[in-house]
Amino acid sequence: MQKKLIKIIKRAGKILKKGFYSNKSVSFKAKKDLVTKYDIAVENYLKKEFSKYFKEFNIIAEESDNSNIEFNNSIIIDPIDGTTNFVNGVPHTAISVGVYKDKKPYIGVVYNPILDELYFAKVGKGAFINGEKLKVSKEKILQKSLLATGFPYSSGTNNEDLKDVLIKIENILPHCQDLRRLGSASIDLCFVSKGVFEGYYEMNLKPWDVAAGIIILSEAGGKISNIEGNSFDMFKDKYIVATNGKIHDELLSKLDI
Ligand code: LIP
Repeated sequence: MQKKLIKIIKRAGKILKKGFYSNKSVSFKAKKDLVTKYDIAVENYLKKEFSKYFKEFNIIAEESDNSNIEFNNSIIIDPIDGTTNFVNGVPHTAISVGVYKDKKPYIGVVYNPILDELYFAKVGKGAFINGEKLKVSKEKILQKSLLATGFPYSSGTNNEDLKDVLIKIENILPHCQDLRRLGSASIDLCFVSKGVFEGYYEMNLKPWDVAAGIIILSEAGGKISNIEGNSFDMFKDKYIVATNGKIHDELLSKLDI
């Protein structure tokens, strides 16, 4: 499956890349949540090809109506993760595809066609970027750690969420090296896998933002939990906390207050 999967995702990457360098008209799904014809085109292409070659899987995808699709043997797609980056020409944008068998992680692929970086992991086989093995950072001290986060679309309308974002920054910023907001959850998780970031947290993400990245990070030796430190459920948990494992508890102690 993996060869065919990657081939299809790389072809879909050509659609994303063409869009990245074109003039785009933008529609709003919500006050801050954007969509372009390229999100739809990439998603339709992936769905068409995946349903042709991987008939035993159903498909859960960001721009589709998923209400009647049961998560089980599922391919979870974000056609353009980091749509705001995509629209504004920031090259942190990716196709994210997570494959689950019996609800269990199987394969994760995150492909940034602008930088031609393909992150891949298969459970039990390790994680790779363009074929080279990925390993999380060895840093143990939060104060020396570069962290990343994201701001939820709901911060434009939900004051509680906005306050929570700000409180968490206030609690964390003095206790880490610095904090980044790159704008693509799937790439943030890959950057933890690569050892660029020691940790990452964000609220209100959707399964398609993280389905691939959490497989890649687990295979690179990282740790993923919810904000209480329990096992992360991408369909239910408000917060994801993802780290190199070594700073996990210390980061949680600053977040979960
Ligand atoms: C986006 C993320 C971004 C996050 C947003 C959103 P989209 O995904 O990856 O980093 O902060 O909340 O979920 O909407 O571009 O696919």
